Amino acid sequence: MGQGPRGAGRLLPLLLLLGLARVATGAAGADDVCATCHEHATCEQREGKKMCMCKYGFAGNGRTQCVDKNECQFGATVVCGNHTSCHNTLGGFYCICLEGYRATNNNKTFIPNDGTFCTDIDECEVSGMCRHGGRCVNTHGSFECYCMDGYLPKNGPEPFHPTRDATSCTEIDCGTPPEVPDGYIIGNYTSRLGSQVHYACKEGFFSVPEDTVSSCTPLGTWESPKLNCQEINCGRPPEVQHAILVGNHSSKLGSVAHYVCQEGFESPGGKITSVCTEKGTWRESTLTCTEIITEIIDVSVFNNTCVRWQINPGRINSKIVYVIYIKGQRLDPMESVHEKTVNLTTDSRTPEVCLDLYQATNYTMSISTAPPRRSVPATIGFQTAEDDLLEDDGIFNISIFNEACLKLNRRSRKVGSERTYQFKVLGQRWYLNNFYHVTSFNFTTRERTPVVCLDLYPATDYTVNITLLGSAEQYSVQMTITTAPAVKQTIGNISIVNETCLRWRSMMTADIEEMYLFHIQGQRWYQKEFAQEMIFNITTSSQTPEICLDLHPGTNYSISVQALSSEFPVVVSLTTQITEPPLPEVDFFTVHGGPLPRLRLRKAKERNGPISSYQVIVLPLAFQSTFSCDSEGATSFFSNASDANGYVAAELLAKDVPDDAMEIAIGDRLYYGKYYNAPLKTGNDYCIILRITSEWNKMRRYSCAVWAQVKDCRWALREKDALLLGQML
Ligand SMILES: *[C@@H]1O[C@H](CO)[C@@H](O)[C@H](O)[C@H]1NC(C)=O
Ligand SMILES: *[C@@H]1O[C@H](CO)[C@@H](O)[C@H](O)[C@H]1NC(C)=O
Ligand SMILES: *[C@@H]1O[C@H](CO)[C@@H](O)[C@H](O)[C@H]1NC(C)=O
Ligand SMILES: *[C@@H]1O[C@H](CO)[C@@H](O)[C@H](O)[C@H]1NC(C)=O
Ligand SMILES: *[C@@H]1O[C@H](CO)[C@@H](O)[C@H](O)[C@H]1NC(C)=O
Ligand SMILES: *[C@@H]1O[C@H](CO)[C@@H](O)[C@H](O)[C@H]1NC(C)=O
Ligand SMILES: *[C@@H]1O[C@H](CO)[C@@H](O)[C@H](O)[C@H]1NC(C)=O
Ligand SMILES: *[C@H]1O[C@@H](CO)[C@H](O)[C@@H](O)[C@@H]1NC(C)=O
Repeated sequence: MGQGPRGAGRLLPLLLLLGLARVATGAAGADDVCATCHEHATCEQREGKKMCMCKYGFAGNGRTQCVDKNECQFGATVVCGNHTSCHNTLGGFYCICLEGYRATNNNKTFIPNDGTFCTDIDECEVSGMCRHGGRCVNTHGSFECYCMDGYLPKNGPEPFHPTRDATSCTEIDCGTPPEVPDGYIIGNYTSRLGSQVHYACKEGFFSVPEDTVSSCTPLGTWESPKLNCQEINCGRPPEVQHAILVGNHSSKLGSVAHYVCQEGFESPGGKITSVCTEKGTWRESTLTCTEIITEIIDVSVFNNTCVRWQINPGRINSKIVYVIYIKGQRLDPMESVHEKTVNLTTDSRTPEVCLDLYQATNYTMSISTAPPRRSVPATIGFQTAEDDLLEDDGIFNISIFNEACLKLNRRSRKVGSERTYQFKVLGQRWYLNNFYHVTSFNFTTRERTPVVCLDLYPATDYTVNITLLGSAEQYSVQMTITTAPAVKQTIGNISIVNETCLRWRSMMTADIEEMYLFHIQGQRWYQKEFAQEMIFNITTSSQTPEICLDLHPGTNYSISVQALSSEFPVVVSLTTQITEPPLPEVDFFTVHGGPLPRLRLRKAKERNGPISSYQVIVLPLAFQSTFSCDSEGATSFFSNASDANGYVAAELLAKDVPDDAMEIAIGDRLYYGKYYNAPLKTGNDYCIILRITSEWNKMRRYSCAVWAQVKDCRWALREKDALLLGQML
């Protein structure tokens, strides 16, 4: 393509020469020019001359050279347009659309100069491309499928290609709509996209929002219904002013709450009710309670001191409380005002009441109803008659209050007459033989209900005789009063004297007899099994009683003392001092030149205090009569100096002495405690004493016993015995 004929290279110099020659000759014959045109040239007339011109698609001088132009060299897009391939031909070219595109002239090939270009082939134009329910979407050069409205992809994702992918489109079916608890579906529906169901609540249930719709969505599911059915519960019925809720009601639909008007109010419109509605609220009554204003009418006095009246309106059937206020002015026997308020409760429509009024007195009376009832009060004035027939009969009765106060109640209408009461009081205590509380006094008063408070002793049985003096017939009343034990303490300043005696002050006035109860408990800190208990009482009328108790030595005591007229005991503790321990139990020996037996040491009883130690004291026999058991000087150690005056040969602490006795050999050359048990010297006379020491609280008490008298001592302890004894200790 585009090449000259074969062998042209060889001919070229000649042809050039010929050409030059022709040009030089100028207008040689036209036919000649045309005859020289290249095979890919045409002979054309230009400005009156014939010229060889290369054909379209060729380039050259038209005679010797017309070489094919490669139009595609600038690229398919430039030459043919977008989405094309360019194909060169001899003297021309053609364009082909790439796959997925077509030429706008609908031919397979085209030349762009007629306006043809490649346009996207719309595969989607072919119906059914995406199969049933699919929707085809073109881009560029291909297509993809989506599911149409009302369809959903199945077996794969969207978008999809119908031949490559397994995805297919199925019609949306939302199935059975969801159920609403306590609700139901109204009317018909389908399970297709956009279908709607209408829900409503069962009877007795309600929902906010009331009626809701749920649609079948493009997701193939039903919208969740917004209906929320709740059982209708109206809660507490509303308050109705001036009314009280009565009877039973529930908070369910249709329940009826009943009300009645408060006292002093009425409902002229009828019964008041409230109904629980399907909205879950109470429908309030339109009726109300209005206040009744009671009118007190036709007030009249009868029988001198009684009054009656009527009320309007008369249709009241509940009880009414009336407040009757009276005020009277008396002139005789002395100027005084009689004022009082009486309450009367009655359901009578014509109430009447008799009042305790003075004679010959000007009274004003006002009657009204007690709140909450309101009334128009009625007032009436009247005068009571003078009535001499009502003579003072002298009779009275007594009521007791605050244990020792008496209220006398004279049953007399006459006020102001002076009367004298004689009081005789006798108090006794069952537990005391010589206790008498006697008082007597006269009490004069004008009062009809005088009050007398007596000064009585606690825990005492009293007889009180009250006589009204100066009355026509003597009238007297006898009564008994038992007073409670005093809540305050009557034992004061209790103290311990002479170790085992108690002294205190009785806080009761006067020399009255009193019984004291003792409860004594004794314990020993050194002797667990010891326990002493004493309960007894003493009677005395002394203001400063003293009592000496029979107590054991070396003992801790807790003593409770209680006066029977008081509720509370006094508790004191005391500790008795120790006394001498019991005498040592020894068998007495007298030795004349022979061997000395072993000293048998028995444990002493802790009768009078804790035992602390046992000592063996060796004395020159001559000192026996002057030896004092309490002498502290006797506790000297053995030495050749003390030998003359005596010494302690052994000391054993009480805790080291076994319960079943032990034995000591005198002169065994051992140490007992800090003391040396020296051998007795031959030729001397000795006295050997066993001493028991009891010690506690800086107090030391001793008891001694002579165990042996040794005359002309020749005996010496054998070594073997000494060793044995040493092991025992
Ligand atoms: C060819 O494609 C290019 C880039 O995609 C675009 O800018 C141009 O407009 C297109 N030409 C025609 C004629 O469509
Ligand atoms: C004592 O008298 C008053 C007034 O008369 C009376 O109310 C009361 O009941 C009487 N009490 C006794 C115990 O009689
Ligand atoms: C009270 O009266 C009775 C009988 O009249 C009499 O036995 C008694 O001793 C009197 N008591 C006093 C405290 O006077
Ligand atoms: C009380 O009055 C009577 C009668 O007048 C009299 O006998 C009596 O001694 C008086 N008693 C006292 C305690 O004053
Ligand atoms: C206490 O002892 C002293 C002196 O021994 C004696 O005078 C007094 O009476 C004793 N007191 C009591 C309450 O025993
Ligand atoms: C007894 O009294 C003494 C001295 O007050 C005290 O040390 C001891 O602990 C008391 N013992 C008991 C058992 O109360
Ligand atoms: C006491 O004994 C020692 C030797 O054991 C002796 O030296 C001294 O003189 C004696 N003293 C008396 C007062 O006998
Ligand atoms: C296709 O194109 C039409 C016009 O667009 C021409 O008329 C046809 O001749 C041409 N056919 C071929 C085969 O090129």
